[in-house]
Amino acid sequence: MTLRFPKGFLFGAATSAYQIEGAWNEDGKGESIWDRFAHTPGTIEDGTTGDVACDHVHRWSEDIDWMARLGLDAYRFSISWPRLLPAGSGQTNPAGIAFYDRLVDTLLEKGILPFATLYHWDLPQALEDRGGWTERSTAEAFCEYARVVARELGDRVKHWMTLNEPFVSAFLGYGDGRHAPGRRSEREALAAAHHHLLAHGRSVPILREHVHDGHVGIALNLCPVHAASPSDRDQRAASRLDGVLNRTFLDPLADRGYPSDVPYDRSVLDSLVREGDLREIAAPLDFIGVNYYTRRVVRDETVPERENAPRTVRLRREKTQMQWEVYPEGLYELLDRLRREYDFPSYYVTENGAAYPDQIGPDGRVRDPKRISYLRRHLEQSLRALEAGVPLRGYFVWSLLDNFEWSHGLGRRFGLIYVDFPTAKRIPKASFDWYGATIAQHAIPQEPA
Ligand code: IFM
Repeated sequence: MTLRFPKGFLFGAATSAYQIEGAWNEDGKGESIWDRFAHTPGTIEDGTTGDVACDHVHRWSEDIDWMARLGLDAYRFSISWPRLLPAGSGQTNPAGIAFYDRLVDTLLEKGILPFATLYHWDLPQALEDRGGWTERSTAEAFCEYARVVARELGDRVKHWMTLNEPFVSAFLGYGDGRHAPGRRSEREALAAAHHHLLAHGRSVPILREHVHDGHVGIALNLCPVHAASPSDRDQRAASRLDGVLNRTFLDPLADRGYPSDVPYDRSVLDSLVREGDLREIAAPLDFIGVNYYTRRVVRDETVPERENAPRTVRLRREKTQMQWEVYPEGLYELLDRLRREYDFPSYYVTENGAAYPDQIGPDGRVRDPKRISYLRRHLEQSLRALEAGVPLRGYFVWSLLDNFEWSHGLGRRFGLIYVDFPTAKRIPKASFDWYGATIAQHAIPQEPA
């Protein structure tokens, strides 16, 4: 297998607004559901918040210098809706617009392509107070927001993602309450899922109208779902989980409507879908962004173990700090499945990475060989997918910086750059140098001994 990437393949790194920006209530920014949630005692494992996070709003220029040192071709970031429209709609916030203006101009000056995501989970609290994603009106407000952003930045930002991981935002935010806004209802999760997709579909033409030569897509968290045994029960359980995790989003985007073999009550979704919705949701896209971390191995838990066939598939022992199995082949399986079963024009790996409990050594350096090994193996699987004919255009490491990992707080470090949160000092890890070498060689280098 050749280890060189094709010409034009983009190497990037990704972040999101709430996870790095801080300045949660500065310069006219409105409150988001994540501000409210993280300020609610008991919601975040270590009691931290994203109030300051990486303090990126004040240190963006230094962060772009780090990106340039790394040699990034592209940087994926998200825009904070309440920083631009503090109440979700209506009045815009000029200071917020100026922040992203400067960010984009400086990225371009340094030769780094901006890849912007409109929504990475930080809904304006004012909209949540009116029902949030359970209401169709939130999809309308999203279109207003998309128009503001596209008008302001669309002359310079050419690569756009409407949403990041609508599965997580809808099912963890409204279904099991682990994420903001912390609601726990299947009905609300399904309403949120449909309205996310509607917001996506309706904003695609808005982006196209304002962005000349734009590339528009969406970033989905996708994962292969394997049955733990060949029993029919386990196969069906795996298919149902695949239905909710993967096909609830992929199928409507591919104009196939919602899947029917799912563990939730499909009639709830059907009652929400209005004439024309599915057509709007299936607006043609330029790419699908794949956020890949791990696979799932599924057992039908409704029968006692002894009544089921013996397991033939087990999770491997190697796990990241998130307790996610390290399964690099899953990235190939996923990309190959997308190529075989769907016909989206192209793909990016818009997130891939791993959390480990990194520490600064006595010499002041941060050595993270496990992350290097994780990234190397996933890049090898990306090459394998390219060789199988997947139109894969780029790969983004999650994440550029250690940051606020949602309900886990600041204790899960995914960055190529270590952030000492009390001082906000940035220290590049060994993986930073390794990834820099990958970018420079356009090929996978050997791991340091
Ligand atoms: O940190 C998150 C990111 O916001 C969305 N995708 C998964 C990452 C790791 O959990």
